[in-house]
Amino acid sequence: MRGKGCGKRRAFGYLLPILMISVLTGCVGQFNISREQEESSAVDEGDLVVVGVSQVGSESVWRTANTVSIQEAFTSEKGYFLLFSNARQKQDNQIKAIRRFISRQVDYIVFSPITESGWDIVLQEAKDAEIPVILMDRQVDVEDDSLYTAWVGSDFHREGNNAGIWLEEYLVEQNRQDEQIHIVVLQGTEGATAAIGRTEGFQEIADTHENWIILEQVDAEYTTAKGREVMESLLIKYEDIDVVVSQNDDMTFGALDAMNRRGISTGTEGDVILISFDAVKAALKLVEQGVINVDIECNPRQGELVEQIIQALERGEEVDKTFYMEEQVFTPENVGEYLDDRDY
Ligand code: GZL
Repeated sequence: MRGKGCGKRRAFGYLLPILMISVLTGCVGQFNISREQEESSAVDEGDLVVVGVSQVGSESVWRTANTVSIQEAFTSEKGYFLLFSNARQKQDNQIKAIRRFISRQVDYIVFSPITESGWDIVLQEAKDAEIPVILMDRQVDVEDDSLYTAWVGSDFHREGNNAGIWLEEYLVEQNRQDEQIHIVVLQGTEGATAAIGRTEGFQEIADTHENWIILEQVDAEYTTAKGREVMESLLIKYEDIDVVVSQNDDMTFGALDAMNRRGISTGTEGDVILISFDAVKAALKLVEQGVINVDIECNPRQGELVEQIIQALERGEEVDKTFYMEEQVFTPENVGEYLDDRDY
């Protein structure tokens, strides 16, 4: 635990070169320093805590909301200098960003690991540099869990369970509980904690129903474009799809486009039951319209909790290892009361 204010010396120590570059060249250099810091970073020698954040990318509406929550949490007004790096969905870029943060001796590193494997070496380097690492959203699979201080995210296995439990109840309501139900799954990025948990959680419920046939599960990378492409190929391959499970709303938007182009309807009055994850506003509107049957929420607003953990660490306090976000399940019956509050 490095003493309070040590970030200030380091921050000010190396900030000057970056600021000089910025002033002289008008560019922000290699870090995306958020606007208020750029305008105010020349301000006082305040006691800024420097936080380096490596974000997966900007692949989805959820991810953008997650990024906004970070930028809202780590402002200069709250005493932070935020160094933000977008990895554009590449692990190499995340590893490079973490190494840059280490070389600039930031006070904390926060990152959402695109996949669970491949982090032991760079996280050991951060530990050797005595820089606490806080994981956000997804997890890492490392030999030594002292390589990170805490993780903030969702119970993805429970999210997958919730999707399966909803489908069980819905089929009973529709008196289809004894029918053969053919299911395809659009998965998120292979090796991502969210994809692993949602897949295993749904499978756990599906395994209790011998009449549920999962035809295929395909990585559609959490993007709309890939979701459309994968759904198109599944529609060519299978004529009898009853349920589409799409592990985020962006892939759902692409899958809907592919099905609509073939005249296939979805939802409460449709040919295909459509289950989605994330619960972004655009998707919740489709739940309200009955186009999406159910949306399993994944709460992206993790910045505030990550900032509270850093505040505790700055006070020299011990923190828990795991922090789960609160989430719920949205259906046409309950979504109306939540839509107005959804700001992403
Ligand atoms: C879930 C997060 C996933 C979202 C997608 O916590 O990792 O990544 O479900 C995002 O929208 O791309």
